[in-house]
Amino acid sequence: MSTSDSATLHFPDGRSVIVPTGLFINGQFVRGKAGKQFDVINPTNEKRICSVHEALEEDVDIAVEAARKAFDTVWKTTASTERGKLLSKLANMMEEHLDTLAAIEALDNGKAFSMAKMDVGLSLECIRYYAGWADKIHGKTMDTNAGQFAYTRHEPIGVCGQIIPWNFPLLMFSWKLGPALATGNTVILKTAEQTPLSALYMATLIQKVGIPPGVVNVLSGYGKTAGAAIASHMKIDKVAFTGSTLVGRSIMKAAASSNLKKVTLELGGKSPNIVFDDADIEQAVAWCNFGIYFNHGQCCCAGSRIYVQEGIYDKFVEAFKARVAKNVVGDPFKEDTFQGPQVSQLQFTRIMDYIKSGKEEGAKIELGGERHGKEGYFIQPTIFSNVKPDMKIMQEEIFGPVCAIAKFKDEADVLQKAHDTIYGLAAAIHTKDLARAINVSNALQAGTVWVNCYNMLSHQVPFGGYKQSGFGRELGKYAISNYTNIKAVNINLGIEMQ
Ligand code: TXE
Repeated sequence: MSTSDSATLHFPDGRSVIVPTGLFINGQFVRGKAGKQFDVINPTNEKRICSVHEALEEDVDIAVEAARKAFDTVWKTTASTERGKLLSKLANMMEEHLDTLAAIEALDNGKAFSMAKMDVGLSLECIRYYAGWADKIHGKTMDTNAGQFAYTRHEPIGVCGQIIPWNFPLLMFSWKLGPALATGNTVILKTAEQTPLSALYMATLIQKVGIPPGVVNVLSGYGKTAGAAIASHMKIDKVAFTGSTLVGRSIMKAAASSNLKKVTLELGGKSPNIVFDDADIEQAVAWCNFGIYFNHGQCCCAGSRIYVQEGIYDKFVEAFKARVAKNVVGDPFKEDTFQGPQVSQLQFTRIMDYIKSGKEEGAKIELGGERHGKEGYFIQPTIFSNVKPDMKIMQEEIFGPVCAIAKFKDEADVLQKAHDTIYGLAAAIHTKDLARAINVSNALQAGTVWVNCYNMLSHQVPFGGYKQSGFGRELGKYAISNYTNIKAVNINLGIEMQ
């Protein structure tokens, strides 16, 4: 590849960085076989940042061959301590490049630079955490009958396809890569077409730390072409997907009708955030604000349905409005910015359509409801109150800075309302009553429950969905089981067959 296959990214503070724009296959940056490229757009000003090379089916095939060879000849036999060491080095390297990675993320995705720095911190801690797991993955021994015993081996699955979204490009990259590499798998990771840049920069760090060629392959490309080719590939052993429920369903179908590859899915949500009348209102307001408006509402676990007990409903809505009105919307690179632009024109239009439908269906706009500014995909933080259960804005994932508030009477009423959804990713409860917090947490159909907080994610704690929010768990020790096959070896110590 020539130097024209890289782009110089300019940041508002005058700094710049060079990022390769090729496909990262077998340890090298290469052009796609068809020679196609696509544009990457800056959501803050709607201008082109650069073009990147596009992977199509044939490139996926080449990456699969590289990943297969690396698996068979290098990675599965690399000592686990060595795998851990390489992941550790990668985490250290990410720490050294923290500001650059965060700036790329802010430019490409539109998230506030201060938040992007938090993302990079969480990402490198995740890689470091799985570095620690690499040499602690082992099976068990079982005494079966006299003269016989068995043991289990936790073996890598093989070549893993990983398809990630655009809302947390680097964090999703790390959640996927960490457990897969720690357990000895090789990877073909497709980034979201909206946000390929931080992963390409990560590929340069992967080269630098000496992770062997073919162990990690990073493809920029579209879902319907490169993504679909991964999901239906006969030589990919597992696919991990984060994205919409609609596409998750198609991934499962493709896996079923190709080679029955293993599937894990982390999909959409419409999570209830429940405020009981005994809650610390000021804190509940602050966490509800963070629950929905963090990352511009582009979180699968966003607390997009806020249920408030009737005794404090009016007081809560007033205090919440006042708090949300203080969120600073604007240039991601300004220090006090909390909310940047939505990621793309398509997402902007989808969200504005939901706001329109909320207005048409008769929900009350308490705040916002319009675009912010004239340029970029900015939307005002929007609050709807008096939202009825069957309204679209109460049922569908909006994935933007829009929340729906409704009133409830008691625990039974709020559980019925909370469960009135196809999703089950997350939920939260705000109360000072410990028994209530635990009883309601136990009753909620959600993979994550937060008590008196929201969006608190840690790499030690599993994350994943109930119902149509998907299956399989990312993070923690739990994620390791997504990337290992269990083999039972039965040993005969002398029993003779008569
Ligand atoms: O998601 P897609 P989109 C939800 C959210 C959002 C909606 C649409 O509600 O408004 O989805 O967003 C790849 N085979 N979430 O359209 O299409 C695609 O290239 C294989 C929730 O961006 O699901 C990208 O890499 N792959 C979510 C990834 O799937 C395919 C995060 C996600 O894109 C494919 C993002 C196909 N046929 C959106 N089609 C979350 N759970 O966090 C697309 N892709």
